[in-house]
Amino acid sequence: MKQSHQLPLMGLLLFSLIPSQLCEICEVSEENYIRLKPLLNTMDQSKYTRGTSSSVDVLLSLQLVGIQNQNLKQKLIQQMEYIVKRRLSQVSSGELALIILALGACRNPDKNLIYDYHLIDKLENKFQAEIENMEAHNGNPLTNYYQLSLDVLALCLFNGNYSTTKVVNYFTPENKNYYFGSQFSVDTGAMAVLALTCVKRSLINGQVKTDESNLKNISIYIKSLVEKILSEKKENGLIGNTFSTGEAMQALFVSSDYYHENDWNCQQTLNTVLTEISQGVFRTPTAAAQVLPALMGKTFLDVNKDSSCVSAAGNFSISTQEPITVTTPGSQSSISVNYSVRINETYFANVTVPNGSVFLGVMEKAQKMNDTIFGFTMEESSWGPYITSVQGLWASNNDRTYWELLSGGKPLSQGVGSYIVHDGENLEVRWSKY
Ligand code: CBY
Repeated sequence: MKQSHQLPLMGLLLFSLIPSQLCEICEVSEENYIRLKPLLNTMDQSKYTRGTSSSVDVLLSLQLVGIQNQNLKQKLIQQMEYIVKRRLSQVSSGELALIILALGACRNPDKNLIYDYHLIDKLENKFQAEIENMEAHNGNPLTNYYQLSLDVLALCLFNGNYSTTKVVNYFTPENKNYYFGSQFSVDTGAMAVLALTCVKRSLINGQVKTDESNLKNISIYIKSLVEKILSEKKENGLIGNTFSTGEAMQALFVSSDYYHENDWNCQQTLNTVLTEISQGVFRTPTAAAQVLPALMGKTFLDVNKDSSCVSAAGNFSISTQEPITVTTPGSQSSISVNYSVRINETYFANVTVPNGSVFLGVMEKAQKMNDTIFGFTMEESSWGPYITSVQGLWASNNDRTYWELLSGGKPLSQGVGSYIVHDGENLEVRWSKY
């Protein structure tokens, strides 16, 4: 063939390849950045003391969207340094993956921490331990599939070692770990789509070698997970619930080849999230951090693109204005709620707490009333306190047991530290399997 004929052909070939790398992204326009202020204020005004796990989510979010708040970033990076130097062995696999993503984003000097402290090797080990636990405990990882997805994502983006065949074996969409009970976990599915997309891209680019069938299976998995995510879309555009929507958006941005344009109205989802922001729904730093990247058109797959580090939002400063505290009239008054602990039997108490109290306040009051029946323990997570035991009965990842929170028999979508209770409400902590 003559060269002059080859050129247009090459062009055509290139053109037909490009769409598979393109993303459908809808994002908040610059004149609407002001509507994101509450998120930035929440992240800025939180106290990040040693061991605050939300600091990792916040740092990653700020890096991704390219916000130049050096003061806050410096504070957060110091936290990362402390964790990396002092307590890495206590960190779970997914937390370490997030630390790598946060430190590795942008051409920033703290990237060195990743290599100086061999964080990629350590993540490989923690990922391996997750797999070994699955093999020993009936397919249950040490943590969960949200974290395993973060592990694969970080290893993939930072050229760590992982076996593509293992990824194909463990990430089949039918795997029980995508579900809590019969409910598909949108957060988990979304994180898996991001991880699998990264793996798929490195196979296509030839960075990682494998046989054809793995690549084909990964595409099939992504398609099926995207379908499951879209089937959790609500009438108002949220996907799963308020707190999974940002991550679902990220997954849909990178997988637009796998669904039809009409299957998802991104603008509607965006508008609903913006309305919820104005209602103060994303009041915790982790909630704010997890939703922000998607709103600015970013995904976790952008962390190793240098271009994502400075953006139009760079000059979009965080105001030092005081947080708006909502004082409900009569906030000094008391309310009374029904609280119960259910194992096989149900134990009841009527508890009086100040108006505006959170679920945890009710549990503490009940514990004071009767420590044997209502005694409990908790640990800090990036979302706030997580209940680990009640009446000495401990939640276990190996057995897939946990203490479920319910109101009026319905599971809550917030934890004990953030759910505000109402007068006359029937609250329950229930020994459950997921
Ligand atoms: N992050 C993680 O490892 C957590 C992953 C996650 C999928 C997470 C939601 C999503 C996210 N974006 O972080 C997750 N929850 C998991 C895996 C779990 C299980 C934890 C045990 C395990 N195997 O790791 C489990 C037990 C099924 C679970 N979540 C329980 C609960 C309830 C906690 C009750 C308690 N004992 O304190 C609760 C309150 C549900 C209930 N009604 O009982 C719950 N989770 C909620 C509400 C949430 C959301 C928090 C939203 C909020 N505003 O507080 C959540 C975002 C999250 C955190 N869980 Co879980 C999901 C959602 O509603 N969209 C990685 C790590 C590095 O940070």
